[in-house]
Amino acid sequence: MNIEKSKSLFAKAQGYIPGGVNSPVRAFKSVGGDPLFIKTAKGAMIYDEDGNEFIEMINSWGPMLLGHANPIIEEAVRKALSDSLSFGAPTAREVEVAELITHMVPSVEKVRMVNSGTEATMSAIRLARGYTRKDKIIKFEGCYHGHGDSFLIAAGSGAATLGTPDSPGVTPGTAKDTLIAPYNDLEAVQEIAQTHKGEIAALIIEPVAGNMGCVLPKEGFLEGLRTLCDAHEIVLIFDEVMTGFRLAKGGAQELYGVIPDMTTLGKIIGGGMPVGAYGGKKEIMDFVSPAGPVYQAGTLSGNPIAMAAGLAMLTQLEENPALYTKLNEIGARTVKEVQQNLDRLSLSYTINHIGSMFSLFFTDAPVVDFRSAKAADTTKFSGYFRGMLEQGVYLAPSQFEALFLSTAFEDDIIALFSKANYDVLKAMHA
Ligand code: KE4
Repeated sequence: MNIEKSKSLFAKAQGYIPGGVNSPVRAFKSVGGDPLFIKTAKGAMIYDEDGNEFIEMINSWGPMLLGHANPIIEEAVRKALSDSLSFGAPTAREVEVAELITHMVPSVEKVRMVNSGTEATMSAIRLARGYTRKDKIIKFEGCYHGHGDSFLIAAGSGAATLGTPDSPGVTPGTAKDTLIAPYNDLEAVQEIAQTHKGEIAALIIEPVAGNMGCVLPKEGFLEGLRTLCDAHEIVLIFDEVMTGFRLAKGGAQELYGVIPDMTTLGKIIGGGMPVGAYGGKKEIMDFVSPAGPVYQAGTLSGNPIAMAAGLAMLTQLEENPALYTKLNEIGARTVKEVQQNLDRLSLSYTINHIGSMFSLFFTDAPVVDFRSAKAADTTKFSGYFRGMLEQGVYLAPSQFEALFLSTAFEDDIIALFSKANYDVLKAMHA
C-alpha cells in the first residue's frame, strides 16, 4: 500500500508537534509503522492522503455514530456559519441543546457544556468535591476519563497503550486523593469505602468500559455501586463520554436502569465537533458558578457552530429511536461474522460486545477487568491490526480500545469486513 504522503507528513509533523500527533493513541506506537494522515471520509469509508480507501471502525473514537459527512449535521453547520463562529455569550441554541440533553439522559436535570470529555470529567470531580466537601475519589483500573491529573492513575486508553497509566507530572499530593479499584470488583470498592469512611467525594466509572478494550459490567455490579454510594453519601458519576447516546438514547444508565448522581458526556454529543458536558441532579449542579461557589468556565463552551452540529445529531437520535435498533443489529451481525470466522479457524479468542461497540481480544480467557485485558497478546493484536489495514480496514490502533460502528455500516460493508477479518486471522495462524 502506498503511504508516501502520510510518511512525509508524519516526518514533517514531528518537527512541529510532539510525536507528530495531537493525541498519543493516533501515533500507531503500539502497533508499529507510521500513522495514516486522513484526508476525507463519507459514510462508512475513510480515505488517507495517498488515496487509500478503508472501512472505518474508529469513527473518530465514537462521535460519527451516523457515519461520516451526515448531510443533516453538515447542513446545520453550514447554516450556522453565516452568523459568525463564536460570541462568548449565551445563545438560544445552547438552551435547546441543554433542554434536549435533560430530556434524553435520565440522570441529567441540569447540564453545563464544555469542550471535551476531559473538561467534563475534571469539572464533575471538582463539583463533587465542592458539593460534598470531601477530597478523595474512586476510579477503576483501566478506565480512562481524559487526561485530568486526578485520572492519570491506572488509566486506560492511550495511557495504557503507551505504558504510562501513571503519568509523570501528576503530583503525589494529587495522586493520594485518587483511590483505585479493579473493575467489576464490588468487594474491593466496599473495602475502600470502609477504610476511607467519610473521605470520599465521588466514584467515577465507565458504566461499560471502552478504554481497556470493551469490558462489560458484571451482573449487579452497577446496582451494587449505586447502593454503596447511597450508603456512604458518595456522588456516583457515570462517565458516558463513550457510551452516552451510543448504547441507547439515554446511554448505559438507560440500558442498565442504574441512575447516577452525575453524568459526563462527550463525543457523539457534538456530532463530530468539540463538545463535552457534565450534568446531574439540580441540587448538585446548582453548586456550579455562577449559581454556586464551584468555579468552572470556558471561552468556547456552548460554541454556536458546535451546538448546531450537536443539536442536529441529538435531534436525529431523539426523533428516530429506530436508529438504535439498526445500530444494535449492525453490531450483532458484525460480531456474529467475527465469531463465525473464529469458529471456522478453530480460534478461541475473546469477543466482548454490547450494541455497536466491541473488542476482539487475543486471549482465550474472559476479559472482565484491566488485569485480564492485559493478558491479551498485544503482539498478535499488532499483526492483526496491520493485516487488516493492508486489507482496507481501519481499526483502533490498540488492543486497549473499543471499535465503534455507525449506521452507515451496511451489509455490503460487513461482508467486506468479515472477509478481511477471516483472511487476516487465517494468514496469522497459517
Ligand atoms: P476527550 O478529552 O478525549 O474528549 O475525552 C476524554 C474521555 C473521557 N471519558 C471517556 C470514557 C473517554 O473514552 C474519553 C476519551 N476517549 C479516547 C478514546 N479511548 C479518546 C481518544 C484519544 O485520546 O485520542
